[in-house]
Parts: sequence; C-alpha cells; structure tokens
Amino acid sequence: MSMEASPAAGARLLRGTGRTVLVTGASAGIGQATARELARQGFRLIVCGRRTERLTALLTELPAGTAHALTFDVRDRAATEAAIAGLPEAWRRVDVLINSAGGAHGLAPIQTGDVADWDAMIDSNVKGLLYVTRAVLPLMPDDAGAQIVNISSIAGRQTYPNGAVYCASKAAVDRLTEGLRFDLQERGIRVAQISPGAVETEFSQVRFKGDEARAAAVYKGYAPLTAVDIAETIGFLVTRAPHINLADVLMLPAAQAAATTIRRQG
Ligand code: 8X3
Repeated sequence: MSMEASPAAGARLLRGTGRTVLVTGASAGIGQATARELARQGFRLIVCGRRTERLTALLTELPAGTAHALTFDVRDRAATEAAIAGLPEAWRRVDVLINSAGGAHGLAPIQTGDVADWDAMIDSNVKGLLYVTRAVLPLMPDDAGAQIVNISSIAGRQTYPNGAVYCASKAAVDRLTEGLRFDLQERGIRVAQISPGAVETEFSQVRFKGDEARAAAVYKGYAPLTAVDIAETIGFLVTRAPHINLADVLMLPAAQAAATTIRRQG
C-alpha cells in the first residue's frame, strides 16, 4: 500500500488573517459571539444587525479598521440590498458569510397561532437568508475557499408540538443549504449549516415575547449550550483547509437527546 500523502493532505488551514467574514444577526446571541470569535481568529468583519448601538459597541471592542457595521433588517429586501450594495470598496470581498439572523416568535398550534408571528419567522429565517445570500454572492470569490454557513436548528430536523412554523422555517434552511451547495458548486463556494439544540441566548425571551420566567424555564435543570460554544464550532468550521466542507453539524447539549427530550435534574 502506498504511503504517499494525498495532494490535499498538505493543504493548509485557512486562518482568518486576510479574510473577511460577513455576519448577520451580529447584534446578539450566536451571531455576536461568532463575530467576536472570528475577530479573535484574525478575520476582518462586516457585522450586520438591526440594532445600531449594539453593533457600535461591538466595533469598539475590535481593533480599529478591522470591522465595519451595517444596520438593516434582513426582512426588508430593499434595505438589505441597499446596505450590501453600498459597502465601501475596501469591504467588497466577502470570503465567509454567516447567516445567523432569525429567531422564533411564539409557540402555539396552527389553529390559534398569531399570523404576524408566522410572517416574522418566515420573513427572517427563510426570506431574509435568501435576500442576504443573493446580495452577498457577487462579492464572494470563486474557487478561493469561500464559504457560507447557515445557522439552522435541530428544529429543522424534528417537528415539535406548537413549533410547526418555526420548525418549517428551519427545515427550509436545511433545504436551502443543500440547494445552495448544488448551485454554488460551479463557483467553488462551500456551503454548510450548523444545527444547534438548546442554546441559552435571547432566543426564548424573543419566542415568549419578554416573559423572562418562561424563557428561563427552558434552560433549567441542565447545562444548555452557550452562544460561545456555537461560535467556537463555527470558528473551527471556517478554518478548515479549502478541500474540506464540514457541511452539516448537529450540536446538542449533552443532556439533550432530541428537540424536546432533555434530561433535567434538580
Ligand atoms: C433552537 C432550538 O429546539 O428550541 O432553534 O427549537 S429549539
């Protein structure tokens, strides 16, 4: 048996240095933690979110000139396109796109669910991801190790009671991730998704419309994942050698076996 190394074996990891990442949903949660983690790894950052003051605060943490903020709501197609089209010349190459904007609104059966909640979830988790991706793609280089990472969810793989619309929106992310992989194969752009289980962020506070007690109960009796846990995994994923696409990561707390099966103690 030949012990010769494959041509790819010597390919080097793609460090952050000299590369630019655009992160949506960067004003909180997984997006914000990912921005911090990738800055730590040397990436230049385009941080996108709805809350200017939070993005500005994030910029002050980072070395001057290494980050650029864009305020827009991914649900607003015109604003999304205008913000990305208006990027200054120095920021018009994007090596990595992290689609993190989105969330859950309400937890209710279809027959009584709030239609405005459905619109919010479908508009941000599905249509917003599409708007951003379409707008950013012209800025991504071909055959240069570029990468898109979509933040999906275990909810994209399993439906749970009262979560039909959120789960459907994340199932759409799963399908779009696969579809983009086909579509972008000819450009040599890698497409991946990470599907977290329970992560303690603002997620449940938003889902339960500010009901802190109800949100806190979601994470009681076990150790949920943190946004930093997800961010570190994304950091690993986007620094693999160019011949690797770590395409699909399901990441759960150790106490979680399935979307609604969590071992709680105490
Ligand atoms: C977040 C995980 O299980 O609350 O997407 O839907 S879950």
